[in-house]
Amino acid sequence: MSLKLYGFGQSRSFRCLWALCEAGLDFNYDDMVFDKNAENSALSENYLSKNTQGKVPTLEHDDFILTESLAIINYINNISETTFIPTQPKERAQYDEVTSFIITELEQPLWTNGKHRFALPEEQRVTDILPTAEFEFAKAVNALNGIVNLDGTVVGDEFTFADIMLAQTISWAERFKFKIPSQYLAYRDRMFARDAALKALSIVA
Ligand SMILES: N[C@@H](CCC(=O)N[C@@H](CS)C(=O)NCC(=O)O)C(=O)O
Repeated sequence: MSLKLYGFGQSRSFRCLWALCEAGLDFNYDDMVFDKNAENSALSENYLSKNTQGKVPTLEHDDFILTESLAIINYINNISETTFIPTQPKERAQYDEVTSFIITELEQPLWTNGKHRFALPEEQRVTDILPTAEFEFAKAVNALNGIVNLDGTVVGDEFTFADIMLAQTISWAERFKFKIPSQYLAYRDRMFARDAALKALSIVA
């Protein structure tokens, strides 16, 4: 079996890299760049045939191609010998709740910030939106306080891939200089101290 992840540093692809390390699967990793003329360009015809938006992450498992970080980590769980997603209905529903909240509420203000600072074509950027993104992130952080336990793991009593989703998103917020309550940073530090996280960090260093 051949497994390859295309990513970029600690962007959302890092969730998948970390999940692959947790699962202990053999894989290759390609760090992509967003410059059209570079060798590993996410805008090359070859890469665009795998990921039509020229974004990361993309996972290639033999001839099966998958995009979207959450779908990829869930797939990694399904091909792994260890289980990183709860199987009991209520805990599984909480996993879906937390991960859905992260991709639809918590990370969107971060991506709004990134899009309007550097990712969109310059003529599409509206920098006036940046304070609104900060407001929305703070609101999402407060709402999340009500559904997760930051002293342990966010769903149930064991580490799950929801912890990867949350810890990476908090780290992303820190890199983008958003205000983050200290308990979230302490939680992120604890998750990033896991062996698999350290291994993933060494790959993108
Ligand atoms: N919803 C997608 C988002 C993918 C995405 O936007 N990735 C960013 C990096 S975090 C990217 O490739 N940006 C390049 C661009 O927008 O051109 C996921 O979670 O995988």
